[in-house]
Amino acid sequence: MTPEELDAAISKAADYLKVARRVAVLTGAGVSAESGIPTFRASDGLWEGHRIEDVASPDGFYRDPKLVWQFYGGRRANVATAKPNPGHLALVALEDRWGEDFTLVTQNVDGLHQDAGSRRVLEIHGSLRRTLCLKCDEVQDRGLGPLGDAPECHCGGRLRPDIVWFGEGLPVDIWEEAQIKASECDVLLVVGTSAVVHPAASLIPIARQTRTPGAKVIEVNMTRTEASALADVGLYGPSGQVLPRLVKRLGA
Ligand code: BJW
Ligand code: ZN
Repeated sequence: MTPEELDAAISKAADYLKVARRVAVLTGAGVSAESGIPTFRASDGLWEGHRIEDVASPDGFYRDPKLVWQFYGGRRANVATAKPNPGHLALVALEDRWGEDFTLVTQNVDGLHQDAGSRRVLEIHGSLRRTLCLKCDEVQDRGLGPLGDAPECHCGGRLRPDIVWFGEGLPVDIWEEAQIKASECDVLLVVGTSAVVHPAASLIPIARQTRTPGAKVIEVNMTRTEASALADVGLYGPSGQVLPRLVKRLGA
């Protein structure tokens, strides 16, 4: 995309937003890339030679819980030193403008949207900061400090990260609300996601098709993705640069 094309696309996206009553956003790993958090599918979907599906699945955890906790220990330590970037902050500015009519649905588990100041956040894939006890089901916020590679609950049960792994259902209430917000919005911003993981990616057709006319879809990404064919406008560049420009164009 040339600078002129990007500028025209930002204007078009701002025009859609200006007349929108309700706005929803779907974010993925790309929005945190400029904070130094690697995306999933950048390095062939591998972590130290292991397939992501093997360290982020119930089978992987039962096979080798220590390996899985080492993976999450590294992720938690990385996020502990990360700061929200201008893309996260631009989404806070949009929330300030739309208030209750704004919802941010995130696939990210890093909590950087909340660190930036976003309040209406639906974490559909869980959080790196929480643990879930396999014995008593208690969910605890443990922050981002080290937990070791075999953490236990106060009840003696084994803990796992409170993250939605491959093959697991999304948290029912949160997922239902995300679908409602997508079906009700006038604009859906899709930021920094490859849109290959379901059911998260189905929020895009839900936004477009539930009502007539459907929502306008604005994609913000480095490249075209699975979502691009459904987007009314694509803003191809780093979200930490593109989103602040969009906010500025809006006069938010
Ligand atoms: C930038 C940028 C910059 C870079 N600026 N942009 C076939 C069809 C449909 C579904 C399936 C299927 N086969 C299997 C499934 C199911 C599976 C699935 O979707 N698999 C696909 C991979 C095919 N889904 C599931 O298993 C889900 N559960 C489920 O289906 O349950 C069924 C069920 C129902 C009822 C009861 C029981 C079961 C669960 C999915 C959970 C996903 N979890 C993960 C791992 C968590 C681990 C962890 O975080 O620790 O969540 S997968 C991983 O992918 C993570 C992410 O949230 C998710 C999405 O990835 P994301 O965010 O899009 O990242 P990337 O890396 O893919 O893309 C980054 C993008 O950023 C790129 O486009 C870059 O260009 C861009 N970018 N820099 C802007 N600066
Ligand atoms: Zn317990």
